[in-house]
Amino acid sequence: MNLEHLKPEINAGIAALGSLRDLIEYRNSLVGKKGTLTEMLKNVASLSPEEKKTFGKSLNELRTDVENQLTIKEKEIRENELKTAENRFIDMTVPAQWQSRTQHPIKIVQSDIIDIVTRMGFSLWRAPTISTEFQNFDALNIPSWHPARDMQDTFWLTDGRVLSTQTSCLQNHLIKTEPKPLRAMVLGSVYRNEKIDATHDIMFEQVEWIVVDKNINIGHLKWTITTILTELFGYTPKFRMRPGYFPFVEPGIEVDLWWERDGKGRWLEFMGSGLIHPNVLRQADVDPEEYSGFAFGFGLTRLAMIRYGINDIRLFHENKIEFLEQFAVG
Ligand code: FA5
Repeated sequence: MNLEHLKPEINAGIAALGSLRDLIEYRNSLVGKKGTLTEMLKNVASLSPEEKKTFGKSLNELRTDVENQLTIKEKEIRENELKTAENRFIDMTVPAQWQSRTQHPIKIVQSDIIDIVTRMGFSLWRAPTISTEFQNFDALNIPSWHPARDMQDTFWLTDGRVLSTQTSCLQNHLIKTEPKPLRAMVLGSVYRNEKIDATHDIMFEQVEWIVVDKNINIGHLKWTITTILTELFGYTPKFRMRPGYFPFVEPGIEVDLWWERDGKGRWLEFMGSGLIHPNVLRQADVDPEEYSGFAFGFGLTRLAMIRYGINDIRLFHENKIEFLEQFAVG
């Protein structure tokens, strides 16, 4: 195996990098978990002892060289970004605006949702940043042995609590302590140990609706979803409901939105929903023979992406003025 042909290709790739995001992606593609050089290193074990010596050595040298080049490039990019920021002229004599003309896109969709649900008579709640294992999992019909725990890669604290992985973590508390009929909405930042890409982040905003009353059925769920989507978009978007699995609802329903971009349309997974599982009601000391309920939840981040045609979730946290300035309010 020869590495000579790879070197110029990699060097040109590094030289062409212009942003930190590109650099992180390029680094991952070479020396990340599934990167080209990492994969090649894994294969060294199967070579003959002689090949191992020569090829293994040059591969390690190439890897070190790539890491060094990337470190230098990263420093260069960071310095350039700093210079651009410093050169942006700020006239300190202009009086500060009391109210900004722009708002973060997540904040805008969040205010819209709060406005809609308060008009519908729902109470507003904030999910805790840290949940007990019971609130986040067991109370939601996900005991420790349940495979569904793996669906939400979790950040565990050393004392056994978790960074809340979903706004559903407040269900047990609300169903147990709030008077019935219950109509509540929960907002919160949730955390998952995900590999970050254009549509997945390790921290994102979620929102959840919970209703518990007598004789609640799928019709109530569908009506509420339709009403909220219509209010949010200003028209009733095309959506479909299909079976989905969440241990805390039965039946579980996944809602997809029809999303059109650049003349092409596709179904986009948008929210989880369903009728509250009898076990969840029992865990909260509510008799499932007397009461039933529904819940549904989705990512505010995903809503903002659809509404504003944002194609990369990472833009929300990069704090780039050029991005933020586009979201005028008022
Ligand atoms: C849940 O979190 C359930 N708690 C939703 C639910 C509530 C089901 C009530 C039934 C009843 P899920 O893991 O699919 O389900 O996440 C819900 C939504 O959060 C997704 O549809 C998506 O919009 C968003 N989401 C999930 N993971 C990420 C991520 N890593 N980055 C950004 N958004 C995400």
